[in-house]
Amino acid sequence: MQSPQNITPVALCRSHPKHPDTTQPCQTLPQPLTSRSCLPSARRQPRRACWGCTQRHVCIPAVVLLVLAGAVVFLALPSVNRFCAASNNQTGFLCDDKVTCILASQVCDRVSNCRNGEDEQEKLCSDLPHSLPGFLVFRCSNPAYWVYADQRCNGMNDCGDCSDELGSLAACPPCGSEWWNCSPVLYEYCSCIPRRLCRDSIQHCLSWSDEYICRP
Ligand SMILES: [Ca+2]
Ligand SMILES: [Ca+2]
Repeated sequence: MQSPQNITPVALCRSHPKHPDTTQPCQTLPQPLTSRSCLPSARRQPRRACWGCTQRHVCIPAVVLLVLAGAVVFLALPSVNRFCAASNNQTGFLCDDKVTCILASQVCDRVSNCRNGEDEQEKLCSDLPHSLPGFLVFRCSNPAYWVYADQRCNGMNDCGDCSDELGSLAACPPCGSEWWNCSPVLYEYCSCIPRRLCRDSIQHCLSWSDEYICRP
């Protein structure tokens, strides 16, 4: 006599006590199942339900794992580092060719300075200055104003209150050899004036030192 473990699903179907002569497919009848993956719950459910439970247990974690893996890959991708040092060690923006370094103030100036125009792309320029990388922006002492990073310590009063040239915010080095340190009169400058303005018969320094002491 066959043991129950050896009875195939078809044989069980034909010998089912409540359906001795059934024409229904065997898969719809409650039958003992021998699949190891379904044993605990399959004993109470038809095979079709058992197959569904196996799908849920396998497929849902698989989808979750795929989503998590995608998130990990996305986060692990290095963001493009555009920082570079332009002429005179000024803050620059690195183009896609990884060679061309343009001045920070050339980004979003409506002129394509990078070969592919990546310095003017919409995602950079759509909401200035928030859409710019932080290294391209210098915040003036008045939070309502900002300038490009290469305008800090360039000798010119770009913020309007000289906060891009003076004080701890700007942290500029002393006047270079091409500049004369004084208290300027012209608002265009802050604490240094170009030496070419010395002895030009126009007062630039409050102390007149540009006309009496400075040598061009
Ligand atoms: Ca540009
Ligand atoms: Ca400046």
